[in-house]
Formats: sequence, C-alpha cells, structure tokens
Amino acid sequence: MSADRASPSYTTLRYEVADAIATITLDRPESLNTLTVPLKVELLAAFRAVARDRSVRAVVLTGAGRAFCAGQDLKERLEPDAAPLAVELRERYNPIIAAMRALDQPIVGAINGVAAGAGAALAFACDIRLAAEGATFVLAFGRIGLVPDSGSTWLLPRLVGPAKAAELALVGETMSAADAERFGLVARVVPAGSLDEEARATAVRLAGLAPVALALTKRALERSWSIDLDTALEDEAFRQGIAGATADHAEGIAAFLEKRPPRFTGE
Ligand code: LHQ
Repeated sequence: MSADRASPSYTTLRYEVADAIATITLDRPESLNTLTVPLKVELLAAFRAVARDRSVRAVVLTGAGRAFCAGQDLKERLEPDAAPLAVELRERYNPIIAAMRALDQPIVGAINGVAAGAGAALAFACDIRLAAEGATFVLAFGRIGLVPDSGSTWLLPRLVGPAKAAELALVGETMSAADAERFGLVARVVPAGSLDEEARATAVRLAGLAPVALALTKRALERSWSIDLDTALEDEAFRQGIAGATADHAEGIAAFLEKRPPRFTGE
C-alpha cells in the first residue's frame, strides 16, 4: 500500500493504493465517520486524486469502525462560524457527489454499517454497493427538519423506485441490509467479516477490465435516466464507436481468440 504522493496527507480518511485499486476509508470511527469540514475537503481531494491517477482502475469506499457514515456532523453545525446550509451543500457536499458520479473509474461502496443522511447519499453515489449484514440506510434528514440532499432525492428513486424512495425520504424509515438487497439498493449482502474481501474482489474484477469501456458504460447508464430509447440507441452507437477504436478492444478480441486473459492498458 502507498499513500497518494500528489495529495496532502490525510487526517480524517485513509487513502491507499494497491494493485490498481484505491481504497478510501472514512476514518473518524469515534464519531461514526460523521462529515466534518476537514473530512469533506479530504474526501473531495481523494476523489480528485483518483481522477488524476490513471494507474487507479477501481475505487473502494468504506468506513472505519461500526459505521459507514452518519452524515453531517451535527455538533459542527452549532459552531458559530458554520456556513449556511445551502452554502455548505453547494461548496462542499455537491462537489463530492458530482466528482463521484463524474469519475471514470468505478466506485465500489463497501457499506460496513449505518449510512445516514449525507452518509447514505455517499453510498447511493457509488456505482456498486455491497453491504455487511448489519448495515442500515436511513434518510435521517426529516428527523432534524431538513430535506434529503447530496443527490439523494435524485439517486434514491432511480435505485429503489419511486414508492420505496418516498417511504424512505418522507417517513425516514430505516432500511436493513436485507431489504436494501431486496429493493436493489445494494448488489449483495455479505457477512461483516468478509465485506472487505468481497469488495476488494469486485474491485479486482473491475480493475482488470478495459478502463475506457468502463468509463463509457458509467456515462451511458447515468444518461439513460434522462433520455428516450431512440436517443439511447444512438448514444450506445456513439460510445461503441469510441470503445471499438481502442487498443483494448483489439486486445480483448485477440485474447479471446488466443484463449488467454486480456491485458488491458487503457489505450
Ligand atoms: C452524531 C451523529 C451526527 C454528530 C451520531 N452528528 N454526532 C446536513 C447539514 C448540513 C449540510 C447539508 O446536509 C446535511 C446532511 C445530513 O447529513 S443531515 C443528517 C445528519 N445525520 C443524522 O441526522 C443522523 C444522526 N444520527 C443517528 O440518527 C444515529 O446516531 C445513527 C442512526 C446514525 C446511529 O444510531 P446508533 O447506532 O444508535 O448510535 P448513536 O445514536 O448512539 O450514536 C453514537 C454517537 O454518535 C452518539 O454520541 P454519544 O456521545 O452519545 O456517544 C451520537 O450523538 C453520535 N452521532 N450521528 N450526525
């Protein structure tokens, strides 16, 4: 494992790169990894470090200790110099969610425990979620007189459908890992003891695929929500034109015909 050399040293998260996989661990376990200004600044820096580093082919996002992330640190909101909520969202939360969704490399969320408020939104913004058996999701916003934010009103209905999203967002129901799997919010629930290993195995598989094709697939899936079928068909043809012109596509065919694993370079 090596720390990212181009970024400042992190104090509220761990950023480790090994075997083409960047693992970002929210690391304030004593506070359930609640989001403070330093953690938000570092999280954005970490995703920007991934975006700059073409040697990173996949990302794992997880939390240290018993929580994934309990959302905004509410104690910090009481500090006299706390920014107004709308400013905090525009300047700190929204850029993180936008950076995650714009990232070429896929993000595997390893949801190790409770994901609440903006912590749930962070989980929703991952491309693939695996959950430990005891993990829970709760849009805790309503309980403190706030509206769901950080992309959760956009992402959640797309993940679980409008009816379940309304229940989670309006009633603030806590969703268990088992229900999250049932409603398609997570790809798989695994025993807590094997979450890291399973998330890593998923990231290893992603890291072995062709990076340009993966990035194009991420974009196509995202765009599909706001276009009609005819536009999607044309969008796929356009993207396939790009993917088909890569050296990795030629390598994929050669490897298939030679009955060997492909070696994708991102070219
Ligand atoms: C916490 C927190 C927390 C501080 C647990 N802050 N201490 C907001 C404003 C600004 C900009 C825009 O966006 C947002 C977005 C948001 O994220 S709003 C939503 C913020 N999050 C919440 O409202 C969640 C509040 N927490 C909870 O509901 C529970 O703590 C959960 C469900 C996360 C975990 O429950 P338990 O496992 O039963 O743990 P606990 O409640 O006993 O918490 C353990 C400790 O952590 C406790 O402190 P203590 O000193 O008593 O041990 C909590 O006060 C503290 N804590 N979340 N967000």
